[in-house]
Amino acid sequence: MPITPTEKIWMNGDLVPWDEARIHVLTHTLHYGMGVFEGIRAYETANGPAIFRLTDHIERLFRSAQILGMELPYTVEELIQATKDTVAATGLPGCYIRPIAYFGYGEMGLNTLPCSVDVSIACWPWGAYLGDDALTKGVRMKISSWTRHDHNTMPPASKTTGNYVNSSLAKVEALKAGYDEAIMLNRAGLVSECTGENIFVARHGRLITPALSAGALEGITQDSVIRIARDLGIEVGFGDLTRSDLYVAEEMFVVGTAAEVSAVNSVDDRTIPTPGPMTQLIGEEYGRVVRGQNDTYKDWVELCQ
Ligand code: PPE
Repeated sequence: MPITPTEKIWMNGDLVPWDEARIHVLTHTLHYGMGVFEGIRAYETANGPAIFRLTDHIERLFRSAQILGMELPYTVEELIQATKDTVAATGLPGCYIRPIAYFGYGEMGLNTLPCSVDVSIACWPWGAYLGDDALTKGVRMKISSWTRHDHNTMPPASKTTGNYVNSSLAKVEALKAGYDEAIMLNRAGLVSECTGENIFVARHGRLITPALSAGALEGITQDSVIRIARDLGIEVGFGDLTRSDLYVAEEMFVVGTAAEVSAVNSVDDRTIPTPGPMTQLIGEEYGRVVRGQNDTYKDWVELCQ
């Protein structure tokens, strides 16, 4: 998906013109993958652009950094304000937001201890991640031949840039085989998540989603969907899922900031009823919640000013 440039990018405290947001080719993180990032969306609301669960995303960025032993040179409050300033500077009613913290230029070698930590925040318009009709028609999934990285290799709890080697290998494999997205199994053979989304599977009328222990990111959309589903009277919880659970699912959907709520219509060519009734109910409600159209969740809708 080509990037549409916007006015400004926040870099280490300053809003700089888009084309001037450059780094040196010997930037540490480019070589070793020790960076942490976030994916956030701002939505158009009746009161201007609102950033969905901004505080939770920035707090997760700090937890990701903590896991890597990376000390961010800002406070949570400073990066919340910087994100709001960046979105406001674009003038867009809604956008995708990408904060990233990385070890900068000046040191080489695997020791990150002497490295500087740089932070930037960019935003641009980004449409439906898995297609415009992903909620109604669903996407085709393939179980990846790549195993999800493990807690003692690349901690999945940290949204680390280098972790996405695993996701990209799986994504490209799935696309080349004619599918839309891949599902990753962990070393125990249980479902963890997709390349950029958490997964929900309906079995016996109940929704199940794998937890962090299965190798999934602690998704903020996953957390939102659990609360929304429960408020709608749908039974949902964390649990183990096998490959067979996927093949006989009553319905299935994947969730993430970029993908929002997207239905799954098949896994390895086994058809899944689409759109499932719970999927549709939750997907439509999520669309209202992020736009500030349901007051129950107004604390999640953080206005830029
Ligand atoms: N798992 C992974 C591996 C993941 O990357 C994401 C977000 C999620 C789950 C869902 O997390 P959350 O956004 O908090 O609900 N993926 C981001 C990046 C996608 C990309 O292509 O880049 C996103 O959705 O912004």
